Amino acid sequence: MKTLILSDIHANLIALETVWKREGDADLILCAGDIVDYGPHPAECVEWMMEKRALAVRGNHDELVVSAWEDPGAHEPETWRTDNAAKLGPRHVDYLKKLPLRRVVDLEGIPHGLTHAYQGYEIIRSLEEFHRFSGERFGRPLHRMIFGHTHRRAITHLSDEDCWMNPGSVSYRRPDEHWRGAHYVLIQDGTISLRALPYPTEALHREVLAASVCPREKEVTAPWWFPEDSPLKA
Ligand SMILES: [Mn+2]
Repeated sequence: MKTLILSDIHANLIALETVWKREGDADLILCAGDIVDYGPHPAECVEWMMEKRALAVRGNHDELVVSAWEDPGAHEPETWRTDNAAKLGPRHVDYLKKLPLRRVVDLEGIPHGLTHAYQGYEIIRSLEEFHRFSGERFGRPLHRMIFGHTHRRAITHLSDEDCWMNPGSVSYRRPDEHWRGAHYVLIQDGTISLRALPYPTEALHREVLAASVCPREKEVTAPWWFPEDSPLKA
């Protein structure tokens, strides 16, 4: 049994396809949210999740793009949010809206709680907090939880059997991490493994430069995807 755990794809089909080229024999795909926003391929990434029957949860950026689709006038124009909303059709929005905020998935006989975030960018440091949060979020004590949101990959054991993990972002790193490839997790025959793959950023860079978003929004993504010599690199 091979489970591919993804998170924070952020409308980056090039990174997603690169991971799939390597891990396409996975039996099951989980996604901890943020399928869209900040990238040029929101509809393609939603289609991918639908087609692969990934078990996903909704992230804060999925909610923001849905809200921009439903009420474009309430959002600042020429942002990734409005760009992504304009690229989605009703069935993509319906898919994002129906994603649950939490779900429990049985992996190799162990129930895993999947949800986008713990508390903002905080992480769970104690076993007591782990059990309290799992009871509160999933309605029962769990030994395993999976988060996204921080874009920081980690496997944290709080006891021999209790652990939370974060696959990191398929799409981009935080500004202090200079390596720009895709991060994800595999669980295969009981072993949890943090994986990283480089992906070609040149095509993505060209699409971002051509996107209908204002320069300030493009600059936000500069440390993530742009080559070192890009004029937009901060
Ligand atoms: Mn995110």
